[in-house]
Amino acid sequence: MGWVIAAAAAFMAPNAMAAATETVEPTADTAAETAVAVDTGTEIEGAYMPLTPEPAVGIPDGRMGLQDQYTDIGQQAADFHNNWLLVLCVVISIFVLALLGYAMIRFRRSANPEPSRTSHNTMIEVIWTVVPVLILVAIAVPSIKLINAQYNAPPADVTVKVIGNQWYWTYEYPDHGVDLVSNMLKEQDDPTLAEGARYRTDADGPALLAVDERIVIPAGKTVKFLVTSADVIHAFAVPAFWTKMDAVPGRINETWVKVDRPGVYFGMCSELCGARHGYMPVAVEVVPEEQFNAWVASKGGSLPGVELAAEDAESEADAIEAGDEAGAEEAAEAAVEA
Ligand SMILES: [Cu+2]
Repeated sequence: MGWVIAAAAAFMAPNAMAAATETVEPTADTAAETAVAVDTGTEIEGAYMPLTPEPAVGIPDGRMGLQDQYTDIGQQAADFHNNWLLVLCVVISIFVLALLGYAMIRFRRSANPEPSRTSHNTMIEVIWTVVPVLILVAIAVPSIKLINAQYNAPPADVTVKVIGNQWYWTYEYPDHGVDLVSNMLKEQDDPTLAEGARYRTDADGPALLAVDERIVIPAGKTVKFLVTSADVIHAFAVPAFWTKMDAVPGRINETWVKVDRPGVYFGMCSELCGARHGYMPVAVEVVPEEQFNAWVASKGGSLPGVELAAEDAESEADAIEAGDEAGAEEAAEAAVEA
């Protein structure tokens, strides 16, 4: 658990991180402990503890095809792609290839010295018009369903403003009062690594994807991302969530995720935005709600509605004092809701 203490210390003094990681390297054991803590949903009281990325979860791992999906929309979209679009593509390609082969052999010049003069065949013309229309309808219906689901976001529990910059991301939690600047972590042997600066360890994630500040969001909650840019067009993308949204200066684009499984999920800027476009990764850490609340507190933020609840509790006490039972009940309800 050494590195956990080191990480906790780093939150109090960010500059201490490099020094701490030099002496206490994360080990496989501590990574396993973290993973177990996540799997069993054990609540860690008090301090926020950064999660260690797991192999093949939210990380490109060399497998072919789409990354495993961790949102409902992503699963729906991946199913549509793998089990329907891909199947249609293969069937159509094989059918067209077979037709080509058949025409090449059956109607070759050597076997047909006298060429056919056929110019119309009503039946075949009807077929080659109607069949493609049916194929397009078979694609359009599930496709429109998917788009509809993507753009009908449930009410947001947490809102994060994502701002692209050349070449890093800034994240703002307007309801929590948390602002972050997120840069890619450099390798330890990188000659451009500043003296004493924090460098990447395996607990942060893979090279070129690990960042110093992750977007931390609560598991099982709807998180709305408001995506914009401070300079040129970037794109905020997290493949395991089926999320990709352009970050356009002067515009705010909206997307959302709801991830039930705690973990660390990596993405990257996906719009060519200049010289260091390849060095502005995204890391999203999904944690149980108590851990999210602890993280907000560790960043100097506060939970929306906390002050409100306190006010409601006060008015409840006032109402009881005044012997107003109905008012007390009302205030109590409001406090519970808040
Ligand atoms: Cu970019």
